Amino acid sequence: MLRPQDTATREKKRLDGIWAFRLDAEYRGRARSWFAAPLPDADDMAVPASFNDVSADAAVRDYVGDVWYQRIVRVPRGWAGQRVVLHFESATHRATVWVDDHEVMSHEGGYTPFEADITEFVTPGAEARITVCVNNSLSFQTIPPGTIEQTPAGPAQRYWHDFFNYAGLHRSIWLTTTPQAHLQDVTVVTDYEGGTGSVRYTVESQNADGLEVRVVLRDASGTEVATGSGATGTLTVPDVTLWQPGRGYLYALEVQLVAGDEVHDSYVQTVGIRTVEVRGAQFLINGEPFQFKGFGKHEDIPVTGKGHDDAWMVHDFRLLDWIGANSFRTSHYPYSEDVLDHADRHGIVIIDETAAVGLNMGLGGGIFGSQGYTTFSPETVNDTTRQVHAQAIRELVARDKNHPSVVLWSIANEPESDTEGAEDYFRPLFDVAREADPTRPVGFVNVMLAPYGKCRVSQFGDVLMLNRYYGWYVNTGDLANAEIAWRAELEGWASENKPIIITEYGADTLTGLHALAPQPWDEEYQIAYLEMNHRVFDSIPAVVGEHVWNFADFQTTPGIMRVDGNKKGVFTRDRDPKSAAFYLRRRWHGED
Ligand code: GCB
Repeated sequence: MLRPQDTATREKKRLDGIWAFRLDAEYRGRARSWFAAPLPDADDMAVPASFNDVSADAAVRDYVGDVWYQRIVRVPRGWAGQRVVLHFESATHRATVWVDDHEVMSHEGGYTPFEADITEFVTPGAEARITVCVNNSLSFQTIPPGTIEQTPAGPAQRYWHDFFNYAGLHRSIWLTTTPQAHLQDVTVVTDYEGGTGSVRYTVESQNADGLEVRVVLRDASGTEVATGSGATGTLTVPDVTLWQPGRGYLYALEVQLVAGDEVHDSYVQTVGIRTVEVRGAQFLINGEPFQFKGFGKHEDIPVTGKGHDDAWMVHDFRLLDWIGANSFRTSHYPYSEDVLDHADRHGIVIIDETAAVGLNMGLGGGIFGSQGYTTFSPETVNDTTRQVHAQAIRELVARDKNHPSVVLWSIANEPESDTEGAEDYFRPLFDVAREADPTRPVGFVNVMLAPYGKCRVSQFGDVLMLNRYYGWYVNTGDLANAEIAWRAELEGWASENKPIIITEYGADTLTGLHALAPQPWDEEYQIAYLEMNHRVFDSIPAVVGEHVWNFADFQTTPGIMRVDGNKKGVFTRDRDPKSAAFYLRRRWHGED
């Protein structure tokens, strides 16, 4: 699938704005064909946004079930003869879409795009009614998983991930055209030898019998540097300028479907020429050892929730630059494609994660409410879940394979990984990822419940990604013992001769809380905690990365361990720096 684009042969129209919206707690909408007429008793809703916090009603915030969105769009009259496509960048967690009375598509999974050819259902120049039924419930067969429990007060959604289950239409929706004979997909794989780069490309097209593929590669100034023809080929780029961390140099590959001089379709794929390789305990980008400095992030902002917003995105990247970060992980789901494009342009390195978070019934148990479930079993996370998970991996790779910023796939965050069930579940999923993309390393993020010597899944990864909270969840407030225990465990992992990225370490911190004797939750403790971790990392060469948890405070479900959300941010939810931000800035800019 190609992201909508304006080119010489394609047009797009953004459908963001105010849509009609309503909840459907009794699941009546489908039976009553709400798609067939103006949505009854509708309210206004902003798109893109999570619906939860836009409303002033707690019932909307915590709502679980079907919600409906609807709007009228006029199909541009100049689109006659074109193929018209309706494209959703995401719908969380699943959606069914109608154009007027016609059901045109359904999609499972809240963070990847989907589209349908709606040419036969629309008339250029005329209006069409677009209706979307979005459902946000989670079950053991969804990614991420959850379950709806029957409680005395009624059904209640439970899930095991530590961020609020924001839902709705989080990203742009497009009406877009392609010619009837059109390009369908482009894949690029880059390499270089000395000063000469290479771009191997593969193009898929449809209804293109008798047409040829022609490609032109231009550098950032627009100068043509290579041309080619045929659906696959390799372009040679003399005097290559590499895409590098901190320097997101991009070429543009224009792909055309042609008959002689006549261009039938044209699409521009940006290309960053770089290599990624794991060698022993090193993570190499362009043959140079790369040290990840940055954060686990979230798509999470006030009011909008997980809705994409350009201003907040640009601001976040400026803050990454200010603090000296060179990378982040898309914890815990695929982020907006705008974020990946921005990272490509700015040379920010990304660990790209699926939404497989919370496959672990051991977390949040104990006195905090025993889950009473077995993680991997026929009744819980099972073969069907694995198929959904495999599809999520394939869709992530299909969407993000051409982004030079993406250097590593993370197929899950903190699943149970110390049991036979976990080993059986994950082994084939690593194969799925490697088959989808043989060019990038693959890993998963290990939880502290499966420490060194106990984990049965890390054997499949090219890289070890560890989340550890010594000094917070264990050895709370006791940094001296935390340091001893943490170093001992990490030395064990280091013996495996794989690169280690610490994908999470962090301490909840209430901005403005200070103390002479640092204690958990105050700003001084956050700094002391980070300093302790850094002493450990700096003493172990296999540690090639540190991603603090989290870039900013974020919303979660309520709980006795959360105060208006998770407060492990180095910035507040409004992006004000805590004291730790200045400490990290000194460390990451090499001033300490
Ligand atoms: C973790 C999870 C992350 C949580 C974090 C925490 O290990 O991966 O989603 O938010 O811990 O703060 O507890």
